[in-house]
Amino acid sequence: MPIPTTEKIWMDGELVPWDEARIHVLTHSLHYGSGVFEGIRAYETRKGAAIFRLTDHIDRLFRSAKIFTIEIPYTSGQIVEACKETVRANDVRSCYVRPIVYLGYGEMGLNPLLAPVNVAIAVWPWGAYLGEEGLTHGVRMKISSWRRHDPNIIPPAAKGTGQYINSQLAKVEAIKAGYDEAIMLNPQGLVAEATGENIFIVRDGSLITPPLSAGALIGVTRDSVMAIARDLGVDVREGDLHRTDLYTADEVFVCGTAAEITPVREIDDRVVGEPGPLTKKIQEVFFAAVKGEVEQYSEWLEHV
Ligand code: PPE
Repeated sequence: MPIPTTEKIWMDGELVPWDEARIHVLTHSLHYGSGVFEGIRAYETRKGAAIFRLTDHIDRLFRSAKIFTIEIPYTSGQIVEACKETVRANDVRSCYVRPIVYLGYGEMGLNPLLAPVNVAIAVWPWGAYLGEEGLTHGVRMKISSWRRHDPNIIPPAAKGTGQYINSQLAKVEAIKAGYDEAIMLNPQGLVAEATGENIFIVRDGSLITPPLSAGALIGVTRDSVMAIARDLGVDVREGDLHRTDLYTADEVFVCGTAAEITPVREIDDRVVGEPGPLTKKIQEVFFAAVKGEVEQYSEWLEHV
């Protein structure tokens, strides 16, 4: 689906019209995948648009940049403000927010240290990432034949643009085989995450997700799910998972900013079933929290 356009995109401190937000074809990051980015959502609340855990996302953006030795020419406070300004300028209440830090035009060759650093922030309305049907009835997943990055090859702790070619290989394989999404194992064969989501299983009433050391991104939604589940009195832990733990789980779901909380109803043609009670409860609390309907989680909302 083509991106629904909005009015303005923030580029290096200025709001420029959507159609004029252009870059040179010799932009370093286009050639070498040397950017870092974030995916954030703003939701409509009684008090206007609020960006969900904006500061946590921007902190992760700065950590990603640090890993790749990219010096962002703004403070995190300035980027937080710029995200709010972009949402305000576009008069959208509920939208996806995409800040990207990229190495710009001026230098070619692999040494990224000489290239200029540019920052852009775009916002647009983005519906259910894995489909409305997926949100309510669950998606069908395939374990990918492509492995997640080894941390000493490409660090999964960073959200770098280039690392998503790995996700895309897995995504294409899954879609061409007739599934909705792929689950990726790490080089040791343990479950890491999905192409753009973290993964959770429910087993005997406990909620289990792979540790970051298994190659999972340090997901903001993952963290929110763990907090919600703990507050519901559910036993939550990180644990190594084999693919068969997914096949035999009582419930499985994936979560991420774009995917929100999407139940999984089938993995490699093994039926997990319709969304289970804990998945539905966590979905319910999460969707209420992002809309500002749960007092306990009001500090997660950053009003624009
Ligand atoms: N793992 C990966 C690999 C990942 O890309 C995401 C976010 C997550 C886990 C969940 O992280 P968080 O959003 O902090 O809960 N993926 C983003 C990109 C999606 C896209 O297609 O682009 C997102 O959800 O915004």
